[in-house]
Amino acid sequence: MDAVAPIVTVAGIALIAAVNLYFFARPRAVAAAAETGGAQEVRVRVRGGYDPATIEVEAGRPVRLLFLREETAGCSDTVLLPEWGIAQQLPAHVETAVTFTPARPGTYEFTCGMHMLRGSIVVK
Ligand SMILES: [Cu+2]
Repeated sequence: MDAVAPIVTVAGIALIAAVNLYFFARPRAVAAAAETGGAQEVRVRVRGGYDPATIEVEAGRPVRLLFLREETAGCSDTVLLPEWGIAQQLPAHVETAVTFTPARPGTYEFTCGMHMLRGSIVVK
């Protein structure tokens, strides 16, 4: 065994780790970005599901979710946020804003009208 072999092995392991991180360590939750008006804004892509499906926000500050529905499949035409009494139609191919102010920390589900597509709001 020459001096190069261990270096090749270490480089190989590092490369495998990097590939795994790239494909499997995508952030699971997206934190809302603070906006000048004080609202926490997150864009949510709607296409066979919600992306991101987990959204982190802070309690006590207004939240504005901008749902962009990129499909015409009927399943996603309504989004429900029962915690805040919201049932919002989402016309296809336009951005629809949903606003609410989470009062208490916790995890609250949002779904399509038939509860098939699911996401959650994590209030901290
Ligand atoms: Cu549905």
